[in-house]
Amino acid sequence: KSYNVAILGATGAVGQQMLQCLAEQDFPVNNLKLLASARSAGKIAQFKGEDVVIEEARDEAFDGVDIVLGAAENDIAKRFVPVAREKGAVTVDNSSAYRLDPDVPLIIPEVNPEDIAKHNGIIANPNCATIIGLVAVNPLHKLGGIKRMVVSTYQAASGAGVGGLRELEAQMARISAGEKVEDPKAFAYQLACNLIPQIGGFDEVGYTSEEMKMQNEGRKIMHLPDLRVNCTCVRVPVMRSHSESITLEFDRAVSVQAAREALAAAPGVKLVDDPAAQLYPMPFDTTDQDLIYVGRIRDDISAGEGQHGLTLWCCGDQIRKGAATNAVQIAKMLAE
Ligand code: 11C
Repeated sequence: KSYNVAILGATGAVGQQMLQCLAEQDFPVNNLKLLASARSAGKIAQFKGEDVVIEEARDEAFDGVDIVLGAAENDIAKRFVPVAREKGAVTVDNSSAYRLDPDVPLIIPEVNPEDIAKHNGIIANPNCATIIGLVAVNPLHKLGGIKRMVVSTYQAASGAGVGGLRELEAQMARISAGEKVEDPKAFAYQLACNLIPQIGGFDEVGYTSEEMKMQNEGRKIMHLPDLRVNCTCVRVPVMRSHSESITLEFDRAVSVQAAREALAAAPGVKLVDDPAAQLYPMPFDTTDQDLIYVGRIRDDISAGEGQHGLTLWCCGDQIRKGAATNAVQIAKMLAE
């Protein structure tokens, strides 16, 4: 069987990557619709060597569609996802609009594939930093049972879309040419030669929306409603691929060796952990890769008497596994 597929938000960084992932993962596409704003309508994109004309996203565009891959912002998702459902399509939505809705499964195929069966026409794709972190953490949770996570993220410019990527490129070019950097638009401050410790807006206790996604989405995906998470999210002048430092507290002791073995065997993971050879994951190496690279696995030397802790470092391409690859994997599971 093949499916009529629509990508909503087809011209953005994630939408374009979804198009590529559909081809790479050999998704059985019958008809493909690329939906975007009126501004992009009429432009041409390529799918498996064929031209596809981009259409304006309108209610009628969802007629006859089986699966929608949502790569649009929350307001566009809220406008069109219910329309798609009404017309009988299932949407795999990458916005944050539906992620915490109890009626909507939030899926990382390597972690909670069984939750897909509960869908009612909408499946949510988690935040990129959540996906990258949990693909690495879940195999260790199975060994020791996690109680608490302390995470610092190092998030690439392209997490803010094509605009973020272009802005960083332009800033680096100007700095190399000895010119003054233009006022930033995609970020609040100049990102080149800088770090920005804010992604999203702040809540009343000082955490950002991006930081709270790690806790709230993590609890739902891992079925751990009491999981304690303390996260700091930082934008770094890296083009593509997020990195994370993660310290885990377990119910039961987990040795470094057992953690390495579990991660080496885990789906979606590549273990890169040989400190003697200076081998560890770096965002440059995971760029344009679907696997999450994990390394720097070591005992948490700050764990107190009777506490069990490990620290690790992981990197993953947030446009691929953090967004498009994960969404297309979910769509494949739906199709199968
Ligand atoms: C970033 N993680 O790096 C964000 C982008 O909830 O899907 C994606 C936000 C989300 O800026």
